[in-house]
This record gives sequence, C-alpha cells and structure tokens, in this order.
Amino acid sequence: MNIEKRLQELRDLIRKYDYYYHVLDQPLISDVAYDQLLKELTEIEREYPQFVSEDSPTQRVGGTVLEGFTKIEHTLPMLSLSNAFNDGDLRSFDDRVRKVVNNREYIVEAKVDGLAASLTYEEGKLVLAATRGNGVVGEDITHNVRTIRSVPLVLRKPISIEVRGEIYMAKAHFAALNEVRLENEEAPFKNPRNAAAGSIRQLDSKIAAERTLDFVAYHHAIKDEEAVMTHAETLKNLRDLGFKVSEFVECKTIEEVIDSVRTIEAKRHSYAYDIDGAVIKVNQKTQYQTIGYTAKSPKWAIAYKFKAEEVITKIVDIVFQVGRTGQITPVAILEPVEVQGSTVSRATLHNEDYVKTKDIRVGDDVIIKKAGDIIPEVVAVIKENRTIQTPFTMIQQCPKCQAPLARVEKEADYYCTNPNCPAKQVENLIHFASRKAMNIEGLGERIIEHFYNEGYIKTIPDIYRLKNHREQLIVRAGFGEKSIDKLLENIDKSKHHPLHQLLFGLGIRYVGEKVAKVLAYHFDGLSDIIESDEESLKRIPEIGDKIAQSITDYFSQHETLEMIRELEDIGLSLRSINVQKEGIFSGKTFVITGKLEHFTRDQAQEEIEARGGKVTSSVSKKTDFVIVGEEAGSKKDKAEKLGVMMLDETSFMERIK
Ligand code: 0OW
Repeated sequence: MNIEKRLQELRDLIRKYDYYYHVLDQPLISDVAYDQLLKELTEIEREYPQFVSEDSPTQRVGGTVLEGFTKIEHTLPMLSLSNAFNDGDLRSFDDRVRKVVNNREYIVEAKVDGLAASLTYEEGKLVLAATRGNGVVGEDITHNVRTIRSVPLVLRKPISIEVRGEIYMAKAHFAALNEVRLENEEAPFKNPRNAAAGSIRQLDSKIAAERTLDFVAYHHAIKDEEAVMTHAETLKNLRDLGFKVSEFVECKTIEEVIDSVRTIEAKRHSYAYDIDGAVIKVNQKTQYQTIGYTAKSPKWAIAYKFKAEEVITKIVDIVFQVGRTGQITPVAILEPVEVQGSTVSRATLHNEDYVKTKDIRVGDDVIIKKAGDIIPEVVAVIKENRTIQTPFTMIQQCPKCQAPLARVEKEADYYCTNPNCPAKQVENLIHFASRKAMNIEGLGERIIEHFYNEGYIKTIPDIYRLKNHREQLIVRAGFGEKSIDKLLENIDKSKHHPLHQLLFGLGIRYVGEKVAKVLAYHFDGLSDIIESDEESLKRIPEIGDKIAQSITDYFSQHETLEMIRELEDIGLSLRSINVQKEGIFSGKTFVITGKLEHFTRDQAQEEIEARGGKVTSSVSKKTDFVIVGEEAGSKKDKAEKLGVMMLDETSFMERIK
C-alpha cells in the first residue's frame, strides 16, 4: 500500500469531516469512526515522521511552546468600527453614506464579542495568524490558531488570501472552563472574550488546544483573484473556502437594517456565543474607496452596540476608596449579580453629590447598569422597596489615615490632605507597576498591598530593592522560590523599559500615556525634562499651560528629585530609546529555529532588532535569514525548500560582532 497515498486520503477525509462538524455543525460520521481515522493517521505519521506536515490534522493537538510572541506588522491596518447607540445614529450613518454614493444595500451581521485576528494563507495553506494588536502591529499566534478546529489548515481552494475575523469562545465552553478553574482554585475568567484572549495568548499551544476556541470570518483581502463585488459574496466565498461566517441579512434600506438589528438584539441570548451588537456594512465593495475611512475605522461600516443591560440588586454597604491622587470615591458593595456575562459585586457612586441627588442609601434595591467594559454604575434606587431610613452621610476623615478631607472649591470630589497617606502611596505603586506603565508582570494590586503592609515596599525605588529581601520573601511571604525569582527578574527587566512608560508610571497629574510619549519623543532623557521650564514645555504642541505647570511643579519637589536620583543609582535607564534602529540588519527579516547555545530566543531577537532587523515566526519567501540552532525543526526544511539563506550560531555571532 502506497503510504503517501493513504496519508493524503486520510488527511482529505479528516479535513472534510472537520469542515462539516466544526464549520457547518453537521457531523457526517460518528466520533468513534472519526477517532479511528485520526488514530490511523497519527500512527502512520509516527512511523514515517518525514511525511508529517504542519497542515496535517494531527497538528491540532498543539505542542509548540514559544518563549515569547513575535511582533507582526499587518500588510493593511486592521481597522476598528465606529459605534452607533440608537436608531438615530444609524439613520445619520445612512445619510452620510448616501451623501457620497447612491447606496441602497447594507449587510447586517451579529457582532461577535471576541478578539480580532488575521489569517494568511499561501497556496491554500495557513502560514501565519496574528492578533489585531493596535491595528498596525499584532502578535504571531499561529501556533495557537492551528489548534482551533473551525480554522481550516488547508483551504478548499489552493488560493493565497488574507482572512480576517473574530476568535471567540462559545458560552458553553466558557462555563465549562471556569468550572475547571474554580476546581483548581484558579481565578475564573470574567467573560468569554477575556477567556478567549487569555487562551490565545498562551505560549504553550497544548493549553490553547484544551480551551475550545472558535473563529468566525468576516473580511478578506484576496491576492490571487479580482476583487469581489459585494460583501455578501465575500461572506459566501469565505464559507465555500471552509470558514464559519456570521449569519448575515441583506437589507435594501436603513429601515430594514433597523428591523434586522432589533431582531438580532431580541434573540441576543439565544446565540451559542456572546454578541455585543450588530455590524452594518455597505454591501457594494466598489463604493468603499469613495466612502472612505477615518484614521481608525471605515466610513462604510458601523457597529450598533446593544443597550447596556440593567439589572436589580441590593446595596449591602457603602465603602470609600482612596485613589492615587487622594480622591475619595464612595463605592456600593452589592449582592453579587450577573450582568453582561460577568458577576458584579461593586459599583461606583462617583461622589457625594451623586449619592445625595439620587438619595442612595445602604439597604436599597438599586438598578445597576453595565455597558461593555465600563465599570458598573448605580443608576437609580427602587424607593418603593425601601426599608432602612438612614440617609447617606459623607465621611469627613480619610478611611486609611484618618487625616481630614478637603473639598476643592466647586469640584465634587473630596481629597485626603495627608501627602503620605498610605492609600495614596499604595495606589501610586500599583499604577507604577501597571501594564501601561512599567508593566512589571506579577506585581499586581494584591501583592503590592501585601508588600506595603509588610514594609518591604513603601516607595517606588523600594520596588528595585525588593531583591535584598529575597530570602525572607521566600520564607515568610509564602511565595515559591521560582515565583519570587520570576518577579525579581521582571522588576529588573523593567529598568530598561522605554522612558515614556516611566513618565506615565510616575503618576504626574495630567501626564497620561499620550503626553508621556510626547515628552519622551521631544526629550533625550529625564534630566532634560527636569531641567525644562514651562515656556519650553509649552512650545510642544500637545502640551498646554495646565500640563506644563503640573510637570514643572512635580519636578521641582524635593522628594521627587530625591526619588529620581535613587532610581538613577539603581540603574534605571532614564533615556529615550529611539524606536527605529538603523544597522547592518536594517530591512532584513529573520526566523530563529532550534536551540541556541549563547542566546535565548529573546536575546537573539534583541540583537537583531538592535541592528534594525525584524524577527518573524514562520519562514516565507520574505525571509532573509534563518538562524539554525540545535534540533532545528521543520522551519529548516522550509528554508531549504525556499532557498532562504541559513546561518548557524557561529556565523550569526560573526555578523553581530
Ligand atoms: N466582531 C465582529 C466584526 C464583524 C471589520 C471589517 C472592516 C472593519 C471592521 O463580529 N462581524 N465585522 C467586522 O468588520 N468587524 C468585526 O469586529 C471588529 C474587528 C475589530 C474591532 C471589532 O471587533
């Protein structure tokens, strides 16, 4: 029996059964029969490893463990959608479109609440999958996307195409996953979107394979064929190629669109997956260029966001939070309630005026509203259910340090007047280590509060001195040696993070992420910013009087300069890192495969990027060099097949000397 012929037969059969089962939800054979075929294929591939290929159905079980994610630049930006919140917004959208083209047709799709991804196929084979990221640069998640059963590894037509869609987790799989997590005493995921995002960002694809994910296609850029005329055709093409597509409705007028959106909203809970709205697109693709785009989204499409869900529950207590700037916020502690796919047990009460205006009291039944990811809000009291009569009274002392509160004239908020209020310091430390600031993985709120109360960390520089307490931490704080060392490594790595992350992390009033990036762009280092005066700051377009004053005030404080000096001694690089590097590898693309003796994957990638090179995870015609370490895998074969230049570790080290 010809082995290769049998392999091809088995693969084609299994692909067909996968398509009917996972994409069309129509099983053609029993699970037992299916498993028999897969078992036979697995055995033959084990016996003849030279015939294993990345696109064989046996690759679905995962098994690749990456050290990190490669950045991928999208050929065309992955756009987002502007939002419509009511029928009026939809009619205005229609008016805007018809001002430019005499369009009459729209397509309405359910808006799947997952995470956007781009899949690239060459001659019908999946070669790359990337997250949307910021729309321009995403992360290579090919190893995990291969484990998604509704993603075809081989298209039903051998064309080259880039498909875009949403990775999501069905509600049933989400519930099952959280049950397992609770059994293992792991924190449950808040909602299916977070579960999908957390799963697709796993470095070990075996874990991703265990988290049943799904993919629905809704867009594609075809390289080989002439552009199709309508979006409806695009969706039909995608289905014929082997993808799941959102159910869609063709509408002749905006009134029909509004009806369709109503219908989808009415049955939103009947879908097997979360939807957070509907997507409306002009059907004639030939009109897209004329209608045009904004910087972030197409003008020929809009997302209708379903109303925030409102639910009723009881306020069991009102507590007070002290923010980073000392701001005191009343917070309602609720009887836990399910809203928009997650459990809510706290809701903001904004400030004293808000509570008094609505006359919110402890013990009240209240209506809670939660829209998307916005924090839940108490919108109204159900007064007729009221039993307890004690009205709300604002505290006059800080709940953390008992210092008197002050209220800024004409502003609604109260502030703690104590500059050394522990709550403020803890919030400052949490902000400093947070993802968009110094992004110190493992140093989250709970850990910081614990280290603060134990006295290990009182100030920002203390974070970098935590390593001096390594032994006590392992013994007393109940951390494992591994997790402590991982945390200390992350803290140490953060010393070399870009200046804008440090600037944002300092928590200077009015200096958010954007202003921090502007400052880091305009100045070579922190010392130049400290020496700058208001006038020179105001010459920067994005910096107005208020911000300039806040920056100069902050850097004129003695304790600030003290702290910066400490950070400098500790070794934080307080210089702007100019992002674009020039060097011998400018414009060159590398793939690293196998184990290197003198570098980790990250270090080799840093060496290449420091010389202007780019590192991707899969070999293609665009690859300039493949660095081949020990036990190099199929990427080496691919490089040979494509005639890509290969470097062993020694010649790579020669070049970077
Ligand atoms: N989530 C969705 C969805 C959809 C894209 C194409 C061009 C701009 C938006 O179901 N059905 N259709 C599109 O069309 N986008 C969707 O999701 C977007 C992707 C990025 C942000 C939204 O999640």
